Amino acid sequence: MMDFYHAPQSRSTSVLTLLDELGALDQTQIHIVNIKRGDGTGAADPANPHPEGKVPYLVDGAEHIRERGAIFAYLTDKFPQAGLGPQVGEAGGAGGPI
Ligand SMILES: N[C@@H](CCC(=O)N[C@@H](CS)C(=O)NCC(=O)O)C(=O)O
Repeated sequence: MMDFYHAPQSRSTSVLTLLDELGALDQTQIHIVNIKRGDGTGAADPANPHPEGKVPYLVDGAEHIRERGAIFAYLTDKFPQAGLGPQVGEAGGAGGPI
């Protein structure tokens, strides 16, 4: 089971969408956390393991992954059957040019 740290109406929503498209939500525990918002509201949440108190943050066993780009690459590699990302060394593996 993966642990995904998410704050609604933030960048982490894009990762939530990807998890859904990958069919991975049933393998993911979603933790809604508070974050410091650009308008001055909110605060870092002690329940969020991200070193800077930010989202998105993904924990998969010993892997702790931050930054959307890194999380997207990790997830599309982990769920290759979804065909959403080309696998390294497999040209066309994502169903054609992307
Ligand atoms: N470059 C990071 C940015 C992460 C980021 O700044 N997330 C915002 C939410 S949209 C956040 O957690 N802000 C809280 C803070 O800055 O303390 C990514 O794309 O994952």
